[in-house]
Amino acid sequence: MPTPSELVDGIRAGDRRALSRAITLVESTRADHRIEAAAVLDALLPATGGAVRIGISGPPGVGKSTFIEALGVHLVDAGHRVAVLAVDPSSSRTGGSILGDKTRMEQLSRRREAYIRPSPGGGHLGGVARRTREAMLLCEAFGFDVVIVETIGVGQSEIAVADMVDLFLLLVSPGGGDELQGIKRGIMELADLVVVNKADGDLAPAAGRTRADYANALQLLRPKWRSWSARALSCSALEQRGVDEVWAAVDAFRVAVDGAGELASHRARQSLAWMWSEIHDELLGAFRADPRVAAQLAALEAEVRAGEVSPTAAARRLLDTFERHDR
Ligand SMILES: Nc1nc2c(ncn2[C@@H]2O[C@H](COP(=O)(O)OP(=O)(O)O)[C@@H](O)[C@H]2O)c(=O)[nH]1
Ligand SMILES: [Mg+2]
Repeated sequence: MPTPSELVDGIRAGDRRALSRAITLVESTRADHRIEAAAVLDALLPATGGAVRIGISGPPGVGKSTFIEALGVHLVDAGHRVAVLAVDPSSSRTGGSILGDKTRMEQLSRRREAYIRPSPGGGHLGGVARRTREAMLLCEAFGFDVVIVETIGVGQSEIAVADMVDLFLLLVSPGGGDELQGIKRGIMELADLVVVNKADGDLAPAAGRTRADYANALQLLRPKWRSWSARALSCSALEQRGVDEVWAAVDAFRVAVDGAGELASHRARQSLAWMWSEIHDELLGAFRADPRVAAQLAALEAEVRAGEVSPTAAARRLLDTFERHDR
């Protein structure tokens, strides 16, 4: 493994192997690797922040991979440099990441101006999200000006992704009211753009109706930004129609929130939240790794389960043990 400063130099020089190795480093959970990763990230921090950060989510089969490929190729053709990352906490269970089906992005992965990185092998969501954030910064430092983070529409991963990007795009299928009800309100509230995919062939009329349904539904939600109202669009990723309109909306979003100063404050809030989640994870990790805590844990858990000790008292005892040990 190269040293942190070799990785930094490599990334600055545009060496893709250095980028991949640095991402492998940030994906590692080894304590010495974490320290090296922090050094790499710190050195590169001034070179980060220059990309449009886009999160894309939607249920399996909706066409995320097809859409990202169509959008990515469109952007590369327009002179952009595009990195695609994935947050997929399920990938260890299913044995493959959502970007593992690379055949789906065959065209994009052949382009030199594009970089596609599958989700790191599973783990808990917090860990996966942290590694993806760090990979995003590395991609920005490398010079990618568009970073797309893909996630599947399950559980909390949308929230994690929305917390690390500028714009959150929800991809849905044509399908009328039932479909709309299937998307949780909380996920809808995260969306800055809802894009109805598969607006082609027999599905085109339904896609138009679904788009209108979403446009109405979005109006009823609490706005996320002062300077931007969420929009609903439709496209066909397969036929590559409407994808340029989606990008135009992303551009309009950027102009609006950046011009209003909202993007900077949004990113500042995200950075602070990230710091606190690091502290949270590190403290919890240290707590669980503490041998004196571990020695008491099983017995206290059993007593709490049996109703013999209150949860508050049990937590207090464990925390006292931890704090005493710490000093
Ligand atoms: N008709 C139509 N099919 C599409 C479109 N986009 C994707 N598909 C198909 O939908 C299926 C799932 O696509 P995929 O991109 O793998 O979805 P993902 O699971 O969300 O990544 C594939 O068979 C695609 O060919 C589209 O715009 N129109
Ligand atoms: Mg896919």
